[in-house]
Amino acid sequence: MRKLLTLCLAVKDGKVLLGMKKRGFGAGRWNGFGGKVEAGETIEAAARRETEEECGIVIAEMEKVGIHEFEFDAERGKILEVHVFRVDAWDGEPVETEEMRPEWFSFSDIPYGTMWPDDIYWLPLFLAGKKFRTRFLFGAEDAVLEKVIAEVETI
Ligand code: 95F
Repeated sequence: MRKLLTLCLAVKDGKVLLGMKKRGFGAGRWNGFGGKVEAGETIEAAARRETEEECGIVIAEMEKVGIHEFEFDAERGKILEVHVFRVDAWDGEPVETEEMRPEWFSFSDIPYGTMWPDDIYWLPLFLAGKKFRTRFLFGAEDAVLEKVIAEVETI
């Protein structure tokens, strides 16, 4: 079984926009904006919808830069396929919502210690403008048990 999700990271002037997840899956961690793709919805539409819901910005330009396949040891066979977008233009200013507290981070000051443990392996590629495909297997306490990280030309 495969679940489709999105993850959007806006970039501007050497900074990346992250949000502190306030509740639900991933609460207490900084991450991009995103979530589940709904039935009948395109991946891009889901990325736009979730980003607006979670931090108020309306995406004007985005590019798909990566795909992750995440699996948790406790739920073998369920693959979370996360489509990652770099957001280059948007309307509005990021605002705090019930879901997320947005903040800009310099590329040189990313809070990896308070993020999903996969991020340290692929976010540097993202920040360097690379495209990537990854697979991660997580164990107890979300420890990374296995990882495959490939830089690709086309996603
Ligand atoms: C990162 C994740 C996950 C992991 C949580 C759910 O919405 C999409 C983003 N997301 N993001 N960086 N790592 C392990 C959990 C699937």
